[in-house]
Amino acid sequence: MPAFGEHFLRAGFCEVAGAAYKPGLMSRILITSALPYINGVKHLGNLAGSMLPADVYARFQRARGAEVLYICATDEHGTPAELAAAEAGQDVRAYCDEQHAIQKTIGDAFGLSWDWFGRSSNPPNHRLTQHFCEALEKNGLIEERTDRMIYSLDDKRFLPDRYVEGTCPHCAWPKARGDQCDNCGRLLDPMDLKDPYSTVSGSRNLEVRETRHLYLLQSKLAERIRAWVDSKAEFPALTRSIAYKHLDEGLIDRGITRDLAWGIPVTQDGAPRPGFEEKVFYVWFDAPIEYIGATVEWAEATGAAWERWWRTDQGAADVRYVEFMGKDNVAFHTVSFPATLLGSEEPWKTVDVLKSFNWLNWYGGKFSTSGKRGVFMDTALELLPADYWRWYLTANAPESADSPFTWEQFQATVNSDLANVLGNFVNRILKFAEVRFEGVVPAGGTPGALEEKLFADVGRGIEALTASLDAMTIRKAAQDLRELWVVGNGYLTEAAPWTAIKTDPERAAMIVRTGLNLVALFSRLSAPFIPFTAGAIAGAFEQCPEGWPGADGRVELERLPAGGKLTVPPVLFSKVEDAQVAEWTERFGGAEAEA
Ligand code: B3M
Ligand code: ZN
Repeated sequence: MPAFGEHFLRAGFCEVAGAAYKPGLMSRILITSALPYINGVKHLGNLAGSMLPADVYARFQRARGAEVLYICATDEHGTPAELAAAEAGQDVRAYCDEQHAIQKTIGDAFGLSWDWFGRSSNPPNHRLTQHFCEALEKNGLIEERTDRMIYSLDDKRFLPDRYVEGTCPHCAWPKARGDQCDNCGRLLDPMDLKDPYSTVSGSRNLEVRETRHLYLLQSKLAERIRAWVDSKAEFPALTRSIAYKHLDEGLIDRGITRDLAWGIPVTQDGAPRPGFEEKVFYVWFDAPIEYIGATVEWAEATGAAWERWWRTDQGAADVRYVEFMGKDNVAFHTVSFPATLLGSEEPWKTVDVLKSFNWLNWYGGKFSTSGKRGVFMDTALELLPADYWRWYLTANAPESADSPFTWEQFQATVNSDLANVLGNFVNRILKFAEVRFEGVVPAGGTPGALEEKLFADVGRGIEALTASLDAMTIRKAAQDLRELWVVGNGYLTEAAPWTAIKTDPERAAMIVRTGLNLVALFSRLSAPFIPFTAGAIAGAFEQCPEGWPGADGRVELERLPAGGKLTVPPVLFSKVEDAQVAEWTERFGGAEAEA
């Protein structure tokens, strides 16, 4: 497995001497990706719809010179954590410690360049969550109510959220969870389920009992939240449609506490809230608050100030805040979390762009953590290095519709884009320069008509790619990048330095220099998508320009100083063989799952 530069994991691009770098309109960018649940390693669908595109965007904006803070964390509370710990036969805290470390290691191995990967169970989130509840209560937005909840006589406990499953009252899906139906996406209350059963024991010996809970009065905030969504001109269509669907259905008051042991204790005036000693906050109340909590963790660890990212009275008004997530999380981020922030009547920064994704499907169904369907992040890295996956998953990002994962499509994408187009190009020109120009960037020669056309094409290409990344249209951005690789290949084939060298060595030198400049440029442009490979390519040059290029093709293709030494890196990408496809299909049950 190629061992690419460790240092590139975090892809710190330094400024290019003399390069005119153009910052984006907003130069401080807060990025969050939906917080992966703690209940096991995430599958490629999770990666494709939140963490990976967030990382691509973060790397792009950093390269451009923006001050980026990319925050993620494990979402550790609630019934999924308790159920997974029970299944693993572990104490829930020990389970979370272990799983957090695992997810952090795998994220790093995938090149996810989090500035901080926090934990929703850490103290800052406890403090903030309790604070928000108290602030909301002062503003008359919290009410204590007597609830009727499902109680399992066999399990001797209440069954909140995922502890109960049954038939969805809206779409009749038989395995709807107490909190949400995975089939129609609707948020549910366990009491809505038809034919409920306990997920602890399978028991249907259930009854309804009374219990006290805190309710967040979202109904009182409905107009505020609608106006807030209306004001978010940059929300993409998918996000808007989900937000309005929920607003149009009418906001209901939501219980924000649960009869569970693991979670954030409920307080009143800083002390345990009477009658709530055995209860904790609902995981979906505290999870989004952890975006702030994780920023506080980061600030505490680094000595930085978190307030300038989150408090509009302390500098955060200048921050551009972008969230990435799958479509099932959008309602929580366009209704519930804004209800918390706006209802506090405190100057919190709210999201500017909420980039949401459809599903990456696994052979006619869904990837599923609980069902162990599909390829998971740890296994993926046992098969191939991170960049193969990163490229495939961005080039096929489930953006405008659900996208299928198939091994055949994976193979075709890797082989054509990475091995044939990019890998070959880089290897071909570097090898030639090594053999015919003593491994240095050759001087001499003047660009001609072919190069003028190349400069123009490359300039347009950079402009298109930059615009796509700025707009977070990830799939289009990958296409734009591929287009540039194709342009480079086309140029080299047409310019044919291997022929020119026989008759016109000056011209051959200029072509090779231009080709090497293309290689260096591809390293910079590809870094957000395939950072490990970009690092390996950059390492081929004694001095590789860094940072995000401007849109002047001529300038960008004349950056490499003549005389600089080169080394040919090991083959960048190997092709995915038919035998591997057959083996993986067999091993992961792709074709079988389809049937
Ligand atoms: N953990 C759900 C999920 O993993 C949830 C996201 C929380 S974002 C604050 O899909
Ligand atoms: Zn349903």
